[in-house]
Amino acid sequence: MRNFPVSFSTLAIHHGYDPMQNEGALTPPLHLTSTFAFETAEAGGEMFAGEQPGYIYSRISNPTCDLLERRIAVLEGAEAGLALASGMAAITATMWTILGPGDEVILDKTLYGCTFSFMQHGLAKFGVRITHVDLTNPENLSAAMSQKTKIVYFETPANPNMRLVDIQAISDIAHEHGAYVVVDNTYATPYLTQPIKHGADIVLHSATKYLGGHGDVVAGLLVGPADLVSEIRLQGMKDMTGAVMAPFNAMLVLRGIKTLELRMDRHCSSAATVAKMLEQSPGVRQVWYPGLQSFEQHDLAKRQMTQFGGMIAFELTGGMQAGIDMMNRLQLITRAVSLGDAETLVQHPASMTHSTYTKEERAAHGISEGLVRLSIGLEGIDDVIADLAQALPRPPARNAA
Ligand code: 4LM
Repeated sequence: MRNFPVSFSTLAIHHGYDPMQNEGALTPPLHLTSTFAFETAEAGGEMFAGEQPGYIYSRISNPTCDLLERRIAVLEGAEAGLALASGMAAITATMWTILGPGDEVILDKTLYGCTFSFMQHGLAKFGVRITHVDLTNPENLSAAMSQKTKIVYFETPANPNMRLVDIQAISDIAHEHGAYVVVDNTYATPYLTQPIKHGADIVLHSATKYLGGHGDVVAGLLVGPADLVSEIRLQGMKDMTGAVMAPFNAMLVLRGIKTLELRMDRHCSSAATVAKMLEQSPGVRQVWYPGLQSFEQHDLAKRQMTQFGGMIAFELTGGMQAGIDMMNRLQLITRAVSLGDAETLVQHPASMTHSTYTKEERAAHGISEGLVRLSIGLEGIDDVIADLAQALPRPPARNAA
């Protein structure tokens, strides 16, 4: 990079790429190749032995994925990055690499449904102890840490109920006991929160969401210290899961990241408008959005996030059925899972993304049956508000005298 201070968007657009070293091509080339030629047999052997740098095979690394890895690392303020097939691939490759039988993982109470399922039903099968702790209060972590705790894992804001976790406070406690802190930063993105700066060790993403940003790719990313990321690349990704990102998908995510700042500014301002509108609507029992004064952890949100994101959770006074009926009345807002796209999306976690929990588990983990989740898109805000207004329950009509 040239020798002057650079902003988030400048890094997101330029970091790690010089057109003059690529035939002048403005857009980085797409390296659609599974394997790479060795100059000599000896050179190939030295690359395999790690004695020489270079590309060997695209299940280990690929120049297009490599550029994306360098870009996400610089945006997150980390030493190194890794591109994987999906958010779940980033999560599983990390856990398989670090953990062994008898180790313990401490998880926050609220997690994305498939993350919960992987930990609870997948990892536990291999002798890893899974402990759920309410990490919104760091004192709970102090009480729960044991000799066996290897990883403390959480999302902030958490999917779907928006609870926040104080990354610095949790990292301080985890590190006192020698455990790694792994943060799923999918909801916030590095534009709003950079968990490494607050003490986290590994930060991971479903790049399917805001980083891709256009609903056309399933992808995962993680960042952290170079030696640990290299271990995850060579064990968790190359050998244990094989869950590599395709170079074409890396190109889509590179394109998405170029406009992350612009898109996030719009997602955040529109979501703030919608959250306030919902809060003032009759028939709405509660709204969870970190930017609202009424949000229980609003002070932490102000300390840890530069803006408050594009995701909103809310519940109607009529409970689950009222929420489902409202979803069915929406005309512009699309009924679909996933998030962070240009389109505003609505979904019902209890029957969709969090149906991997039992009803009892949802109750114990703070995911209410009536919760409705909105991912605010990039459309004209008046259109989004108008669609919600026509779909929300009408106040009872006054009796005509
Ligand atoms: C959804 N989420 O919520 P891949 N971490 C978080 C997530 O929200 C997700 C993943 C990881 C949703 C998908 C249907 C916080 C996914 C998993 O889907 O494997 O890229 O990411 O609607």
